[in-house]
Amino acid sequence: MKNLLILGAGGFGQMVKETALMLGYEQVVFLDDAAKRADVVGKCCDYVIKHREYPVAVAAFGNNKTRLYWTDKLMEEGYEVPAIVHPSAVVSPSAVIEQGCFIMQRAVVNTNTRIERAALINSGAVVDHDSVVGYGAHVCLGSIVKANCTIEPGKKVEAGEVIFSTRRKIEGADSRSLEDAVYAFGFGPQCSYVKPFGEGHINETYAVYMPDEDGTDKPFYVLQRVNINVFKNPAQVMENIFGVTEYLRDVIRQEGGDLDRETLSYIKTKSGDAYFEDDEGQPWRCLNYVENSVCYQFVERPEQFYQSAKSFGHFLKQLGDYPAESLHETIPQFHDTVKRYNDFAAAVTKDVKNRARLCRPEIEFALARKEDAGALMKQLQEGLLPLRVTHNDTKLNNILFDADTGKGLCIIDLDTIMPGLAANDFGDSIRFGASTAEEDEQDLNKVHFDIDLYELYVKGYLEMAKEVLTPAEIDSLPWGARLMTYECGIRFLMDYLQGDVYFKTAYPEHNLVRARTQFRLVKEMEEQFDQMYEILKKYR
Ligand code: GN1
Ligand code: MG
Repeated sequence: MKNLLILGAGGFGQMVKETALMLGYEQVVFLDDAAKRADVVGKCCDYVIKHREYPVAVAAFGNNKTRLYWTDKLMEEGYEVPAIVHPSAVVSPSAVIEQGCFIMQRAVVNTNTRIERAALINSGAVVDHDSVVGYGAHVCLGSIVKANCTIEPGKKVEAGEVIFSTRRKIEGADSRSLEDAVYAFGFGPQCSYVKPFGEGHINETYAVYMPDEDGTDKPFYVLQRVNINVFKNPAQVMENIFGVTEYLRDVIRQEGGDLDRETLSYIKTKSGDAYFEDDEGQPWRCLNYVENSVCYQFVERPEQFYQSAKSFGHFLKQLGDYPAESLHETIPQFHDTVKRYNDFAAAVTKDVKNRARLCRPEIEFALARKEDAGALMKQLQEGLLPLRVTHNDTKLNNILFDADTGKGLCIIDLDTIMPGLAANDFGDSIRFGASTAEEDEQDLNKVHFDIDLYELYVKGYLEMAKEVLTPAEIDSLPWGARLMTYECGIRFLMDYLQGDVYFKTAYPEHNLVRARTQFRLVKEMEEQFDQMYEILKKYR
């Protein structure tokens, strides 16, 4: 075993000597400018001439600046400068301990930490996972540095002190989880603020603002907490999304499109994961903000609806050859309207919140259409309709439009991409967009099925998708509209009966109000069903 030269023979130097002897160093001597003891072999400035005799040395000063200064001198001189780790310390195999550090008795240095050169982790201190102790810093006796903290170089964490967080607060981040997510994706240092974003009923969405080159704050990224009550397997959701967006990127490249704006680009966490899991086990994912884009909650100008039809028709075509068997079913039987009906009927029977008495007419309306529920499922089972890669949530607000040209730009909300029926994607668009009012309009007199908008959508959709759809699929489109609207209505009503556990709501009757608008639309579609077929004939 080697000999060790210690610079600094004070109290801390003596601790280091004891430790070094326990570690098996044979001869341990000091350089010190003041101390006069038998084992002091010279002054600190003698370190150059002592090098030949003692190839291994450390600087054991309690003072942070002095310890760092002499550690650097020793390294420059070409000494081997080890880290001294007391045998009773517990150091994770994944921790990086740089030269000239001291990890003293019973200190704990946890997973994925970095202890930079000449840092001192004193007796009984704990540095928890993923933290960094900067060069020349001192984590004093019995103090605690919690996970993910950064102790700046040369800083001292006082004895017994607890460092909960060293992070800058992110404006607008009203939960610890959101802030953790901002840091997990690496935006902590640049992020100016975060702000709620979008109108989805399921996930929680935020825009992440940062300064651009001119210093103006702009949204650069979108952070989303995925609702695990709805999406039980977020890893599979993200696998689908990465698979589909990467595939779409190839298609868009071949089409000569804009890769940054025509599909979403998802980003991995700093540690390379598809999503970040917060302390509560909730998944967060991140995507690029699509510049110069707008999103509509209802059709303001008919042209928008026509554009959205072309976009969804195009989307169907783009994914025409996507390997459907590689997709996970992120929500099993999502548009199995028969199952939806059965679940609904069971919820009426159970009536766990005693709310059925508040919505009898709506319940009757839904139950009376049991037979309708199976119309498309039957054709699927009989092999008359093919399964395609479908979006399954084709609301107008799941498309971004180009703010300049007004053209449909990018399909968003890709969580429910699964094998499904083309009629359902068509139908869900009609449900949401071919209505004269918003989905939660309280005044039913304002809610109508707008057959002109329907016609416009048929036109746009078939212009893009006609060549890939089979005649039976084209025939199935009007049923898709009726059934998606009916299904959405019974889902809202069922959620109302169950106490609003699925969709986000803003007030107690919100889901009931939504169910009513859907049933109003269903009724009007039924009345105009023949006309819906007539219109279809014109464009097929
Ligand atoms: C939900 O997430 P969002 O708001 O785009 C729901 C759709 C419904 C829609 C009704 C995963 O979509 O199925 O049709 O609300 N998504 C899920 O507005 O259930
Ligand atoms: Mg959405």
